[in-house]
Amino acid sequence: MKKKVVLMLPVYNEERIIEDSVNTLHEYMKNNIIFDWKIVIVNNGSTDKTSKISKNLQKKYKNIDYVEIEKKGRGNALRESWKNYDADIYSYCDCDLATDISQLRELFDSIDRGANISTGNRYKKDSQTRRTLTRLITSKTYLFLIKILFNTKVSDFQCGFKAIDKKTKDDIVTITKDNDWFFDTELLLLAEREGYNIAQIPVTWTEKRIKDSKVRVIPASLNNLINLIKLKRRISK
Ligand SMILES: Nc1nc2c(ncn2[C@@H]2O[C@H](COP(=O)(O)OP(=O)(O)O)[C@@H](O)[C@H]2O)c(=O)[nH]1
Ligand SMILES: [Mg+2]
Repeated sequence: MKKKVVLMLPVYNEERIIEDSVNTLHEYMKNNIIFDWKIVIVNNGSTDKTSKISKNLQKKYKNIDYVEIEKKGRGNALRESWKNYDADIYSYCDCDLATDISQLRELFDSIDRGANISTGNRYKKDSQTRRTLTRLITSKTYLFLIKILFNTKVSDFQCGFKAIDKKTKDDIVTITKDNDWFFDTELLLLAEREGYNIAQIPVTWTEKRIKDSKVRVIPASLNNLINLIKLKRRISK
């Protein structure tokens, strides 16, 4: 039997891009993915036309689902929506398609070959990354702090491009606590600590719609910092 893949697309007020992104993703998956796949748009509380557009996309394509999660936050949306699907490979990708989706196939294949988690990495030798200086500095400082606090081989945590096998998801996602942006980091650090193996996939990454980003960099960075310290204490116990 073919393996099943679910790809979550977390969205919040994405009326401007969601339709194009879903069409692009659908076309890619149809032509490149041999698994039994499904794309799930996961919305919480968008106040624009995201919900309406998503429902139309769901009607248009049989492999597209739409779910609404009440409580806000990207981490919570991913954790909760994964619970509703039975699959062999669970994954997600940011809706602005900042990560070149041509690497999605490798993201799934690496799990099929035995990795427990695969994650896009913007800083590998073969990666290409175009981003603003502010975001680059924030990202590198964050990495530097992680390296001081944790013994880790991972060198990019926050890339919204990840896949995880069923067992690892059942073991690790259930012990993650963050509901927002720290979820990505928490997932990787906890899995690595439990001995799961993590494949880092070089990606081409282009920062999209900088002004429209849903991340407020300063509060999110402070929050990540507090969360890193909390996680360190939690793990040390
Ligand atoms: N479900 C859900 N998705 C969210 C939420 N906040 C942001 N997102 C989505 O998370 C993804 C990443 O956001 P983005 O603004 O591209 O982050 P950036 O690339 O780091 O600037 C996008 O697909 C957003 O629509 C939220 O509260 N809930
Ligand atoms: Mg983005």
